[in-house]
Amino acid sequence: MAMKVFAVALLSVFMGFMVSISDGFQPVDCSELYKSGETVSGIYSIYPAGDVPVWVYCEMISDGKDEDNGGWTVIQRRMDGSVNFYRAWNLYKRGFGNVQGEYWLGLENMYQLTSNRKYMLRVDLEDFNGRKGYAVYSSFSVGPEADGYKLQVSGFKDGGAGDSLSYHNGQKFSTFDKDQDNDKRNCAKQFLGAFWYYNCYNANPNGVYLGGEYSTDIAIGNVWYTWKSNWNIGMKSITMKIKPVP
Ligand SMILES: [Ca+2]
Repeated sequence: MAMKVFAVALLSVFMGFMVSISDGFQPVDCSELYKSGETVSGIYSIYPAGDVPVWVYCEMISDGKDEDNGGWTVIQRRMDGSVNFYRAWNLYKRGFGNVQGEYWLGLENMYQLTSNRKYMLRVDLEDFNGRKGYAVYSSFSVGPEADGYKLQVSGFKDGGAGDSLSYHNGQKFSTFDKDQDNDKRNCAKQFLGAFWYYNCYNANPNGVYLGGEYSTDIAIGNVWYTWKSNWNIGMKSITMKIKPVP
């Protein structure tokens, strides 16, 4: 009996596998879904590394500007403070959170995506007064784990938020349990986030969700310094999203 149950289970796994093979279309990212006709923003599965699906939020909207054409793969998003972003290395590697809301796609997925194709990055910000700003980078990639998931970012273009990310170019990723920054402190512990810290940051998008301005000078928030020139104003929302360079 147990053998029969096992055989049925095995068969159903095999058939699921066959369905996924025969289905054929395994989009690498949201831009491929967009090109295939998916123009509604929402949750989709993509295949950054072959056969393993990963759920992501795709921003399919377009406002007509070149860098705003649809098909963005969201790699990081904060919007309401519902997810704890003070997490260990393994979770930053694999990804965590809720793709309907706040999440981190995972460094390994970012590496798989950006190692095979040239990507651009757009960071969208919104403050608690409803003001919006953004920054675009014409080149974005994440290196392999063996090299600390090093950030490569260049080609800044201002959408009002200023350039808080070029400072982090070339840095390895750090979490509270893996200090790979260039500071004698543990930047992740000091500023309660996880990022490509240098000495320590101009951008701390994975910092604490403050809900606005923090009263004391401790700079632990989800801060994009060049926008507010203030270390203690956390954003209402931050979205980091990528798509292949046209
Ligand atoms: Ca350090």
